Amino acid sequence: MQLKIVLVGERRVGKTSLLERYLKNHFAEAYTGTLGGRVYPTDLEVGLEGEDIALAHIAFFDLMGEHSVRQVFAEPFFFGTQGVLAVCDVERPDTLHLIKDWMDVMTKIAGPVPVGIAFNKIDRADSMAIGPGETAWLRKEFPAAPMFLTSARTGQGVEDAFSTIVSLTVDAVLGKGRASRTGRLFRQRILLFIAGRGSLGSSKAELFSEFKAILPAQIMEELDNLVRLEALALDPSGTKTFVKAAEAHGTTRYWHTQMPVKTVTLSEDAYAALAALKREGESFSEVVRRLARTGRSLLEFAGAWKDFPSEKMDRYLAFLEAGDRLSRAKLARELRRGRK
Ligand SMILES: Nc1nc2c(ncn2[C@@H]2O[C@H](COP(=O)(O)OP(=O)(O)OP(=O)(O)O)[C@@H](O)[C@H]2O)c(=O)[nH]1
Ligand SMILES: [Mg+2]
Repeated sequence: MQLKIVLVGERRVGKTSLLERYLKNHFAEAYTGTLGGRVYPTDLEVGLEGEDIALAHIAFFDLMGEHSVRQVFAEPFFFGTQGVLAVCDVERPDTLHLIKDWMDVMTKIAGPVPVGIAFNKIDRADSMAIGPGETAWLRKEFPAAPMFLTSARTGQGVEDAFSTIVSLTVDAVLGKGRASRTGRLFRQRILLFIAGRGSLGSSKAELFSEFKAILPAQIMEELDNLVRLEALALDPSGTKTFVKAAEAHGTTRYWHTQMPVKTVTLSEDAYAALAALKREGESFSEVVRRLARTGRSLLEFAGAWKDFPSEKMDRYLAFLEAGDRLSRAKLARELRRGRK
């Protein structure tokens, strides 16, 4: 299953920071700003009804929160979008209202898709400028959207925001009803929580305190299922051991059997792939064009792109590939050219 999930929101709200926290458990205080856009291809295991667990190849698209970039690159960015995480900054109420503009542009291109709204920088709740007026407005504009209080800085709510939007996206793509959603969602949350702890793993007691709203018996049942499915192990090396969770000591630790989160930025990945495929005397953009012609997708990992018109893809790929190396001045020139 291949999914495309896009992060939208104004500049500086913390889109890149949320992705970095979620995928790499990393946070940078310094603001660098995203130049153009980036794709984070990620493999996640998601719980599926009947099939237990499926691997989802998810491309998270991180877009610079700049209206001129949106104007020029809206189509390639939003084409094929299946889920959206819209981000605002709790210190700047305007960033909440402007989510509507992002959603309008996105919906025109990709149609209605599930959206979650992250109120980011909640660690600065002291200077929170979002009150009941804003929440009422939000409920009216996005009645179905789940809201998350997040902090990329502390990690609060980040796991929940991403796993919920992934789960809603999977549901929407599979066209399944809501009935089984909670179960799948919960299994995925356990997996993601334990995977996110990496080599630390997690004890039963830690899981109980993390998922206070879930009955311990249900947690134990899921732990057993996940161990049976070999998605979790009671040994950091993933060796098969099976002890019923109910019989295991509260401090027994569980480990994720394989780190499911693979992170490659498109620029690095495309660059490496291009460099490897380059023939003598060929320029990078010639390689891209040759690959596009032969139908061998450079972006196999970002499957949502497969239906994207190739001539547009060419231009966009070259732009993305160069993205991080472009100076702001060059980016501005690129944008002016794109607008003509
Ligand atoms: N205190 C606090 N600062 C945050 C949080 N998330 C992000 N920041 C800071 O806010 C600034 C902007 O974060 P980015 O992630 O670059 O924002 P962005 O939305 O990707 O910005 P553009 O790429 O320009 O659209 C950085 O200095 C981050 O360190 C948070 O949860 N709490
Ligand atoms: Mg960014």
